[in-house]
Amino acid sequence: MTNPTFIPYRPGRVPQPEVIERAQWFFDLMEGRRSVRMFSADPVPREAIEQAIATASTAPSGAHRQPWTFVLIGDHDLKRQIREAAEEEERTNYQGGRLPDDWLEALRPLGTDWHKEFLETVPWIVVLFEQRYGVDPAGNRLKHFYVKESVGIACGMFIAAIHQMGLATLTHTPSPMAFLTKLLGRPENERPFAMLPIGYPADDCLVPDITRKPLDDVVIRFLGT
Ligand code: IYR
Repeated sequence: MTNPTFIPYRPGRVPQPEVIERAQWFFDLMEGRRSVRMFSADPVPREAIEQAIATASTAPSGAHRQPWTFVLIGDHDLKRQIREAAEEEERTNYQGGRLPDDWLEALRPLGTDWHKEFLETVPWIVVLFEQRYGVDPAGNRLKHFYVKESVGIACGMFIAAIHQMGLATLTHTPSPMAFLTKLLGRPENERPFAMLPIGYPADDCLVPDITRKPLDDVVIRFLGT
């Protein structure tokens, strides 16, 4: 049993009026984010993606176990293999009757189909794996907690970091994703959580014409007096 050790935390306060300015600034930044399926092949420095992974890995996690692995892929042959495997699964989803009608109906406004060219166009793909349990240096199993919640938060922070750099990504979950475990040689304790192709949006990039729920549709308030 290790006893807790505490250290001072004094991040310094943002003055009140600036809190609101910053809230608005960050909203404007994030409100400009779109999931993209039409990417440019222009190169992106690897350091930028690795820094975004480092940012994502600052996410809070159950018992601070950080139950995630980010696999970074720039190799063209591997991207092609990933595209081929993803398209095979998605063809079964869209055309092989694996997606139920209500799901197909929900996706119709987004105009998605089984073609996933972008997986070969992008300079980088990051595949985020959740670690269902950890393995300590001696090879013993280490229990992980709130794995989906922790990895979901890290994924969101990664998306925000990518967007902040002026890059685009897509939270892609070609289902089922077991082919990624195999292609990337990941161990038995890891499961694919999401695949994130990253690059600049194509010059002729189009995105679905959708709106977001207004604040009042997503918040319930108990304000006190
Ligand atoms: N995974 C499929 C289908 C799909 C599912 C959802 I939920 C989306 O928001 C978009 C697509 C695909 O990637 O095409």
